[in-house]
Amino acid sequence: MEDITQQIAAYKTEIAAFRPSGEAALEAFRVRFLGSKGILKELFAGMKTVAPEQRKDFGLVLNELKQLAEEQYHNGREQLQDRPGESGGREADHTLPAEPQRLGARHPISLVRSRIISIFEKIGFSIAEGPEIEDDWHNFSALNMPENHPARDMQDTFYVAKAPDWVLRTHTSSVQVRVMEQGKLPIRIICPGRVFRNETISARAHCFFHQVEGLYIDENVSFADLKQTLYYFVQEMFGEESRVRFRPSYFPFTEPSAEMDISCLICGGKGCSVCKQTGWVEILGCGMVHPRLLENCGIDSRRYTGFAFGMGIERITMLKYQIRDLRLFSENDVRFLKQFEGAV
Ligand code: 2NL
Repeated sequence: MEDITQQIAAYKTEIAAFRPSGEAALEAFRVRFLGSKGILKELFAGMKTVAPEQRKDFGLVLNELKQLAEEQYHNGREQLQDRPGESGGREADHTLPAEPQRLGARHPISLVRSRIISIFEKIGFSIAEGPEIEDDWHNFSALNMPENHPARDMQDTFYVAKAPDWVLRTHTSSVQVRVMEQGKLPIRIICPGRVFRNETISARAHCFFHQVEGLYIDENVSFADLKQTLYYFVQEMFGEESRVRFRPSYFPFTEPSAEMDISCLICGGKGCSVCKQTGWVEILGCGMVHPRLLENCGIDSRRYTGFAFGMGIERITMLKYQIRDLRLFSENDVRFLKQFEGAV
């Protein structure tokens, strides 16, 4: 009797100290103490060998032990279920495939900007960047747009109230002015970036958008170079079937100036609602850099000539992916953004 009492005390210590290391350990505990061939079954079976006057007390001790074992088993189960990283309390199965990582999609403006950059990089253009808050000189005056020039009214501008000489840049031409002023020639750059205009927000206009401007200045740069460069860009961007046409236009910073159209991507030139039945859609403005601009930036306009162009990334993106409302680009609606997963 002494032996069995000692043995029960040892079991009690073991049970009280039990903390499962995992699902397998918990199951082993259950089998050892509570299983159909377990220790408690065996102890209860031994009741009949106990002297009748001691049987009641012995029964009480065994019941206490059984209760403790059941409690510890229950606690152990809860402990495993709470443990992070082991779903449902089961031990982690490291052979299962990993939970898929939900990757975001690149924003369509980023996709198209990268595409434009890599197309021009292939023919030797490098990237230049500059400030979004500009002074009057770099945004307007150097570009042949003096105070009271009607072109300043054309692009209604955000002025900084406390410093009226500062504006949110209305184009990235200001970056090109900064590069020209550095005086290292030849220049062959593109300037991607965000620009700001005080427009009423609609499906076709916003108070900020993204632009890529380009500038090439060297000796003997001609309008033929301009046409060939932009034709190459269109072929790469919109495919070999695309055709281009140039229409005369006006910008204060170029002379002569032109707007470039491409054959409509939707109808291939037959006429549809996107091209308003003309077969053509406008994609950018361009021209030969006005000699006065070169002089403004300290470049000898008798020796050097150049061409420049500017396009809105939103416009190119809308044409490429058939997006009809410009506001979608800045609303961050995931139903819109998700559509560009895997887009190139
Ligand atoms: C448009 C038209 C244009 C330029 C931008 C430029 C810049 C310098 C010198 C000369 Cl530094 N020109 N830029 C030239 C023609 C057109 O943009 O509609 N952009 C969205």
